[in-house]
Amino acid sequence: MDIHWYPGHMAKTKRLIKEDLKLVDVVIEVLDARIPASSRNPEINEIGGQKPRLVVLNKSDLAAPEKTRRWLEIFRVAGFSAAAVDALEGRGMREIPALVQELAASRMAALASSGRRGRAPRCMVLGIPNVGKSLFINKLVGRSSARTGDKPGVTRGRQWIRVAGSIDLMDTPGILWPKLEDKEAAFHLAATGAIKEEVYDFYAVAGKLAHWLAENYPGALRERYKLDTLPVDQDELLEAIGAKRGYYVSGGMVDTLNSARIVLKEFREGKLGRYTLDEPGQ
Ligand SMILES: Nc1nc2c(ncn2[C@@H]2O[C@H](COP(=O)(O)OP(=O)(O)O)[C@@H](O)[C@H]2O)c(=O)[nH]1
Ligand SMILES: [Mg+2]
Repeated sequence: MDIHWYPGHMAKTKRLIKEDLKLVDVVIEVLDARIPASSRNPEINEIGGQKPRLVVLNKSDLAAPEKTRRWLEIFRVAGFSAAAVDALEGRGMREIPALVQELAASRMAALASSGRRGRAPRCMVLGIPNVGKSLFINKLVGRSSARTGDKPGVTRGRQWIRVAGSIDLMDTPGILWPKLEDKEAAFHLAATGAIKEEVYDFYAVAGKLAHWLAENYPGALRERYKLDTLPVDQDELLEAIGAKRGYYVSGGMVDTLNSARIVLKEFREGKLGRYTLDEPGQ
């Protein structure tokens, strides 16, 4: 899906999501575990309002486990429920329905005591593009669920899906816009592949990422690209990587554009290791 964010579009999206939120008991905010701060929509607290919230750190298979643990703690201290998952392999997904039920418990009890008929807690997924909302929904829904009937929310093509016999999930996630004004956040979004290549300079992003790895995890670059020394200069670093890999353009020059592409690709695939770019708490 092509999404271009501009002020009018953001305002409309916000309004529609707020409408949908009136129908749910619990908000599931999906973030990328590698960049829990950068992948967060800047207005999520205003949009999500007072609804109980489950923060899901997805793609935890690609993030540094110790930093994921610290991020989970930070979100819990901030008053949210929090879980780390890997929607690709399904890790951590089984606990999600119970966490939603727990978050909705007091609301459900209040409904029951007001004499209304009992129902399953309703939830919806929110997040910026590419954090894995669709995969998360698919994994959560799995095979064992059924679409439930005619309820509010169906009007704009939304449906409720009964999950694990215990919660109702809105089948369509709310798509929020990413935090691009903050330079560091934009770099992290680009490095992890959350934003499209047309909107950033991939050569600069790859250079900065390689430099960051060289500074913080020199062993990973040395090992992966068989380098004895790691040049401090970004261009020289990409040149050294290209030379080792045998990437040349005619005339014998190193094809550093290809090195840049490969570094980004391999980083995103986890071939350089598991990294969390956002330091816990920052
Ligand atoms: N490694 C890994 N990749 C994931 C995970 N979740 C989603 N992805 C990948 O991330 C990309 C975006 O996922 P998608 O569900 O389309 O994101 P959405 O835009 O938020 O709906 C896809 O290529 C997925 O395969 C995960 O937990 N681990
Ligand atoms: Mg999607």
